[in-house]
Amino acid sequence: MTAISSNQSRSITKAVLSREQAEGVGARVRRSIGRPELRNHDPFLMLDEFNVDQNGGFPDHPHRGFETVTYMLEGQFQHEDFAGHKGTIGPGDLQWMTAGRGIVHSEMPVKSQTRAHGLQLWINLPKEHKMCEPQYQELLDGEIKRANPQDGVVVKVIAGESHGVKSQVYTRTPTMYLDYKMDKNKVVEQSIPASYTGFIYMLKGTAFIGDEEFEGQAHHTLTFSEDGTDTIKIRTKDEDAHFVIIAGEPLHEPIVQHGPFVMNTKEEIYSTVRDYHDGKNGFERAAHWRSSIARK
Ligand code: FJE
Ligand code: FE
Repeated sequence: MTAISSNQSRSITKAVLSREQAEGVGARVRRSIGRPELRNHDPFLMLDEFNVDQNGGFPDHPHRGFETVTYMLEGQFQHEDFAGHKGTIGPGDLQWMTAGRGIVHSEMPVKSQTRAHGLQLWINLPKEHKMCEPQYQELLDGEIKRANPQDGVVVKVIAGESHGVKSQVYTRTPTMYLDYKMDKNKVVEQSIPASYTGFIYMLKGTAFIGDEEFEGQAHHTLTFSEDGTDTIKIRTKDEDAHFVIIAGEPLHEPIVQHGPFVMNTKEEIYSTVRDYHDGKNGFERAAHWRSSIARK
C-alpha cells in the first residue's frame, strides 16, 4: 500500500539471444518474441529483426486477427496489398498495419539497395477488433516525436508516451513502443504502466537494466518482471546503446495461431482458412491477386 515498490525498477526475468534464422524467401531474421523461449508474451506474438538482401523478401501472404508494425532501421522496403495500397519506407519510418479481417500483401526490399534492415512486431488484437476493417498508420521518421529526457538520451516515441511526449498512433491494444538511443555513462528511468508486460530488445551496445543492473547486449531480449512496478531504470557505462522498449496490456484471451492467422478458437481458424481460400469475409480481393513488387 505504501509507495515503497513504486520507486523501484522492474527487474529482468529472462535474457535470450536471437541468432539469425531463415524466414520468408531468402530473408534472415533474428526472432525475439515468438521463439520457443519467448512464447506467450501476451499481447505480443512475434518480434523479428529482419535482414533482407535484394533477392529476398516476404512475397504475397495473408494476415488476419492482429497488427504488424514495421520499423525500418536501414535500407528501403516496399509494400503492396491486394487493395492497391502501396508505398516505400526508409530508415526511421514506421508502418503500423492493422490487418483486422484481412490483408494480403507483399513486403520486399527496394532492388537497388544493398539490404533492408528493420524490426517487425506482431501485436494481437482484442476479440472485438479481430475482424475490424484493415487500417494503416504510416509515419515518416521526421513525423515521429522525440523525447529528450537529458543530454545524450533521445527517445523516439513510436507508440505510447515517454517523458511527457505522446505518440499520435492509435493502438487498439494499449501498447508502448520506444526507440532509445543513449550515449555512454547515462542513467534514465522510463515509466511503464504497472499492468503492462514488456521487454527490451537490444540493437547495439550494452545497457544495464534495473536496480541489479542486469547486463543486456546486442540481439538479446530482456523480459521485465511483472511485479506491479511502474518504472524501468536503464544505465549505460563505457559504450553507447541502441534498444527498443516494447510493452503492452495483456489481453488474457485464448490464442489460436495458424501461421499468419491469429484468432481465439479453432473454429475461427477453420473459417479463416476457408475465407482466404474462397475469397470471402474480407478476402474478396485475394482471389486472383498477385503483387507487382514480388515478381522478379
Ligand atoms: C513469414 C507468415 C508471415 N517475419 N519480418 C509466415 F507473415 C511471414 C512474414 C514475416 C515477416 C515480414 C517482414 Cl517484412 C519482417 C517478418 C515474418 O511475412 F515469414 C511466414 N513464414
Ligand atoms: Fe506481412
